[in-house]
Amino acid sequence: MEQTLVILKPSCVERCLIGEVISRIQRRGIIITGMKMMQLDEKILREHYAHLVERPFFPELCASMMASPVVCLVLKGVDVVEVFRAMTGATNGRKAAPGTLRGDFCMSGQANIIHASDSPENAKIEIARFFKPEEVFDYVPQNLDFLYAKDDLNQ
Ligand code: IDP
Ligand code: MG
Repeated sequence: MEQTLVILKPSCVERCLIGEVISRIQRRGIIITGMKMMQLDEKILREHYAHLVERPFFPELCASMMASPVVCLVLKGVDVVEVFRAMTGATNGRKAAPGTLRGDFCMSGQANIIHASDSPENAKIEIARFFKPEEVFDYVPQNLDFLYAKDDLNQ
């Protein structure tokens, strides 16, 4: 089953939205296989946001991601990268659709509460960046037969 890397940003932690986000993840039936609090530094952010390093807003983005600890999650599910990106919503919170996490909980283009991997390939790279192998618990939940039908799992 696919996995994805999620970061609850300082704008989520400081606004006391950790529980809201995790609650929605669990209500959807997405399995949490890794979870930890971390203080990010510039080194890891330059890797993680390598596609944005040259952009004028990068220093501010970096500072905003180091403004408090973050919560890193590994999520598991069928097509979970696509499913969770859809739950996250558009990058700019003001343009994110109501019902999405960003569309319901933020008003900012930068302080947009969540990072979510954008492809299965990047998810693998990002999980290895933020988690040691022994920190990811790839267990099979007891309720799997109620989360999915057989044909969901046999694709
Ligand atoms: P994503 O988080 O929706 O995948 P990316 O384009 O990968 O969006 O950008 C990473 C993060 O950089 C965004 O979540 C946001 O915090 C920040 N960011 C992106 N574009 C801008 C911008 O134009 N101004 C300020 N911050 C931005
Ligand atoms: Mg991105």
